[in-house]
Amino acid sequence: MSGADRNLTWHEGMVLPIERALLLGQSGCVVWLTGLSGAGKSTLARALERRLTTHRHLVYVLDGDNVRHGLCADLGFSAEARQENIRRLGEVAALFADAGTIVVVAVIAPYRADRDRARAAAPSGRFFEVFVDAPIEVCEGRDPKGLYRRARAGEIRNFTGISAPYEIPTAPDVVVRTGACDVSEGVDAIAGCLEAAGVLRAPSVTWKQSAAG
Ligand code: ADX
Repeated sequence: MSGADRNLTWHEGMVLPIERALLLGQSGCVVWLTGLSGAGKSTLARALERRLTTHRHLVYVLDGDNVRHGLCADLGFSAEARQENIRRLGEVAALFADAGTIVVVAVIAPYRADRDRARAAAPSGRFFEVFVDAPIEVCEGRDPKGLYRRARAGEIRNFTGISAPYEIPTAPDVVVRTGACDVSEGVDAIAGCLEAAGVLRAPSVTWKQSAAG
């Protein structure tokens, strides 16, 4: 249903995205880390946040495990619940990006269609999909939370990679093979992608405040 159908009006702000970008010296964007549980998404997200913050960027991590304590505390792991989880995260990430922040989302997001919707919600050209690629055997071998063992024992249903699907990204912006490189190399690859896309610097435009402003 459209906004108009529900008697809603979109209110335009008086601040342009480019003003925020000039203020912050960066363009808000979404860095979306997807991959199996135990692939290293949270570790990579934290290290990227650390690196970019040290370089004086405004960065914020939205981590699936954390967000499920609050914003998504009502959601489980059925396909429908995951779809809603990713819809909420995609919308929240888009708001962060609109506010000028580099938002790093670390969630399994196993369904391609859900990830595509998150890309569509983000500012155009400023959604970067990072496939945190580790084979299931590697993730299961790490099993940092003991969840694979419990899933194999039948104690956890719908466990991604065991009893629920993971759809591999077909055209990710970056692939980080966490079994084959260390964390800082993964961060290098993602930061390199952001650098090349131009989001880590202020846009090079001259902007004049109107006489009324
Ligand atoms: S998603 O599929 O909806 O994107 P999300 O990233 O938010 O998942 O949460 C995944 C985390 O929830 C995992 O890292 C793991 O700690 C925990 N978890 C609990 N049950 C499951 C399950 N059935 N499948 C996958 N992860 C689960």
